[in-house]
Amino acid sequence: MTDKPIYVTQPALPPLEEFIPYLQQIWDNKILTNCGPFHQQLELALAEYLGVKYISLFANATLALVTALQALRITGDVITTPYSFVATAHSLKWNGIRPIFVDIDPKTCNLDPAAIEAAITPQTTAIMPVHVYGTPCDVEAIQRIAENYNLKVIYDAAHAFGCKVNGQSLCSFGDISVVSFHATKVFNTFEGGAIICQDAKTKAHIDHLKNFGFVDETTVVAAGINGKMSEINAAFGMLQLKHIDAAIAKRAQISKFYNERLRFVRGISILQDNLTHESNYSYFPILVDADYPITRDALYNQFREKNIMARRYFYPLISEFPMYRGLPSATARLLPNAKEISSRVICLPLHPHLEEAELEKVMSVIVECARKPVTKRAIRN
Ligand code: T4K
Repeated sequence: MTDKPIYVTQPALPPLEEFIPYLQQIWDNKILTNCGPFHQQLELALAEYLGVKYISLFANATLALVTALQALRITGDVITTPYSFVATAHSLKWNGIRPIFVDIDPKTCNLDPAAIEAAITPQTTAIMPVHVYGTPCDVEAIQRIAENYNLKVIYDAAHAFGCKVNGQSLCSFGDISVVSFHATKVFNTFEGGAIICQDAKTKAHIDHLKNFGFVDETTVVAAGINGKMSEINAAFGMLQLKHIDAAIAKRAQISKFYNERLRFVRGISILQDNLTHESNYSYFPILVDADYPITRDALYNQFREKNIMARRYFYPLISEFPMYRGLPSATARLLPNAKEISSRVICLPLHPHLEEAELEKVMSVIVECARKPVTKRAIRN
């Protein structure tokens, strides 16, 4: 058994020699950025792979979220989830928009449509839901609410690359969806991201916004930003696409292993049990229940002692960070499900390079802790 750290994730990397011809092309044509040939190729290839029409590549998903809000000219209040990575709410704050946090459905960990509807006021302009762990939001209910109240929907689909619901790409919903290609994601371009939108006009506007607002050499139509993906990242993306199906298949195998083994552990619940969508197996979140002998944080520490870097995604809640906790909607009493899940969740290591011995090591910590006597502290969790 190995003693090297077992990380919650590790990037899938193809053999280095496969990347050399791509680098050679960049060295030959000396186009390093500004929407060059690899950038154009990757946009087309991803549109086909994901089954979407309009896609605009970005340097990362955070800049893409910030730009998406600019593109739709969103102002005022936007309803969003406290149960996500901070970038979701930060993108609102960078646009001077007030995030309105509402509670999640404890089954999916995604925004509860009833809570969204109850939070709508005359100041509400949009909804920014997140498909957490690649689990689909209730896209139909959210669409109905958006139509009824004339709101825009910007999905933070950072985790949703390759996921499908009823055969349709999860990245194709809403006015805009934003996906991440960060090193820690299922499909990575080192850093990277993309906006997926519904029409050519919006894509053209987004393409201008990510390039300082330039339309041509002398025309600037908006106070844009520099959000472009570089050629080296786009070239890497082209290579990654060749390996993505194998990487997702390996992730599926590991998820199956955890599913089968954890089913028999008292006090552990599997969050993504009985999937009804086509998953990318990006995360394996479990919940530590009250009848597990030790608390979630005690289990986290046991993992650390064994050099297993499981992570508490998402704890703390975004609404608990200093720049948000003063908001009326950040009050814990209003977000009971998010608070509860955030205090019990832990994501197990899941990536294509994990070996069987490493998976056994993860399981042995969970099983050994399950045999400990129950403590009072654990019952209170
Ligand atoms: N919206 C949502 C819902 C998101 O989850 C994210 C990002 C975004 C928006 C924004 O997308 P980007 O702007 O990043 O494209 C990580 C990632 O940095 C972040 O991208 C991700 N969500 C978030 C869920 O996780 P940390 O602080 O946990 O990352 P870090 O550096 O601790 O990495 C986790 C583990 O991954 C490490 O223990 C080892 C491994 N790792 C990491 C990196 C960066 C590697 O093996 N190699 C690497 O290069 O945030």
